[in-house]
Amino acid sequence: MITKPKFMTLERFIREQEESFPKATGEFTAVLFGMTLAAKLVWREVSKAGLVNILGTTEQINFTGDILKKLDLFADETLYKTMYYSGHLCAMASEESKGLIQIPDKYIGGKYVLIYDPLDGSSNIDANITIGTIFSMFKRVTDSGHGTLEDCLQPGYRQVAAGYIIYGTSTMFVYTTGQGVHGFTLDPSVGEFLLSHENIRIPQRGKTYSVNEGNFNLWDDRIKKYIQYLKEINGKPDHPHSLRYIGTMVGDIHRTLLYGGIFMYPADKKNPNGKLRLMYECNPMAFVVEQAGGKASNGFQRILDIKPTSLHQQIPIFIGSPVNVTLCEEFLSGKR
Ligand code: AHM
Ligand code: MG
Repeated sequence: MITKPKFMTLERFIREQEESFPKATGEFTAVLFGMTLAAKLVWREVSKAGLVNILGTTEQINFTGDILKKLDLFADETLYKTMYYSGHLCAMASEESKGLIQIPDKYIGGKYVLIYDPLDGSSNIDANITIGTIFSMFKRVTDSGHGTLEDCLQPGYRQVAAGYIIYGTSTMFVYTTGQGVHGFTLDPSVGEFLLSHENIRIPQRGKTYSVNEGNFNLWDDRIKKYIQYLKEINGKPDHPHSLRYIGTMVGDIHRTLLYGGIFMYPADKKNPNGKLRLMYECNPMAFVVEQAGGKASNGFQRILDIKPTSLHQQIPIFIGSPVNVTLCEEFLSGKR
């Protein structure tokens, strides 16, 4: 007997989800479809990067001082070019651009805002280590015309969709629209993302912590105490904690989502407000992790409740299994 293969493409899945909303106009679905195309275009370039001499710096410095790599530029342009003409967006914002990205007059009128980090983990590009793309969508709050900062600077709990693409040993598209988190793996032979991880649930607790411990001496005493606690208590052979740190937030959080544990980028003397960006990195990842049953905090407050003050605002982040993140908050508040 021939068994029917389960073959759920990302586009079919998105469409089937849309069908459960009778009032859906298809605009939201169209934006998500656009993201899947952008993901494939970036993947194509990432996967052949070593072959076509695209690696290396462009000698341009982005406005936060990082050297911009060629692939960052390519990913940034690709996202813009794939998304600007859809007619469903009123504005975009990219980690690589200082201000709001305006949609050309001809195509404005859409009701959504798209915010993205085109290539996360760019310091890892030259070493052929996992990198990613992160995206977040809000419904506009203004009535019409060009989108404004007000449309972008909404707290994360108002996101209507968020997700990431991880370019790792295989390429995955992981996203949520508030109905759980679903992961799709790219089958390069057919060029389709296929459902591989339906309704991902993060373990309640995990034994892995992920942080740039090279910053230890720059940390506040409370975070130092928490990290020491993980080592001392869990250093017993029967109950070890492992440290894993790629230095690409997408990769470190993807692992945390599947295996449990905690990822953090605390504030330090060099980055007194934290390093990672609320709008481009923390909000979308917090939405995904919460939808999978996890927790995301700036140490004292739920990340999704933070009212943003600027597009490039940086915050500390502690994200992952709920038991681990709660324990970390107890250390940060001085309860332990
Ligand atoms: P990027 O978006 O410019 O690549 O920077 C963000 C990255 C994160 O992916 C990662 O978690 C962090 O910066 C690593 O920073 P560090 O090298 O200080 O550990
Ligand atoms: Mg980033």
